[in-house]
Amino acid sequence: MNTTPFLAAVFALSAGAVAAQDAILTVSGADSATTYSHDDLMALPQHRVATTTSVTDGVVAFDGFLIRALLGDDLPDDAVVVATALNDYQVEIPVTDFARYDVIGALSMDGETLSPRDKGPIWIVYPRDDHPELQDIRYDTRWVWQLVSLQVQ
Ligand SMILES: Nc1nc2c(c(=O)[nH]1)N[C@H]1C(S)=C(S)[C@@H](COP(=O)(O)O)O[C@H]1N2
Ligand SMILES: [Mo]
Repeated sequence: MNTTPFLAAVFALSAGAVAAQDAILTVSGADSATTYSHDDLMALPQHRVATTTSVTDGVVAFDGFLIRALLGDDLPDDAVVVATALNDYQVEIPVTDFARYDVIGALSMDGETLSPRDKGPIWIVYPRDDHPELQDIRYDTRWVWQLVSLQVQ
């Protein structure tokens, strides 16, 4: 089959099996694109968010990388990040969210690696319990699960 390694990884991912070194996330800007494997993302400084969610009982602990760590330093305040998931779900997120809040790309929940079956391998998680204004449907739509790309516009 004539597919790029990235697409091959996405297909493997949807089948439930992906190696730790396969590309699972693409971050792109106007003229660049960087891909990250699970190992790459685990090697970034890890940050914990303890929060309730719409799909779990009580408070759970998510660990992952800060989304802002993957974005450039001098993005204009009106920049948006288009987050795309494996099921083609897409939402625009203002970059100011990532400066204002410690939003993470969660790789595990309560110490268990997130798999594509339970919203993994990457789930955008907001520190909702720490900020009442985040307890709003506008933000719920930004909790993208099965995240595959972030495109800065
Ligand atoms: N991959 C993916 N992420 C998604 C969605 C989706 O359809 N696909 N729906 C969004 C919306 S509209 C909401 S309200 C939240 C919560 O959805 P859930 O309760 O079904 O998890 O997830 C967001 N993340
Ligand atoms: Mo929703």
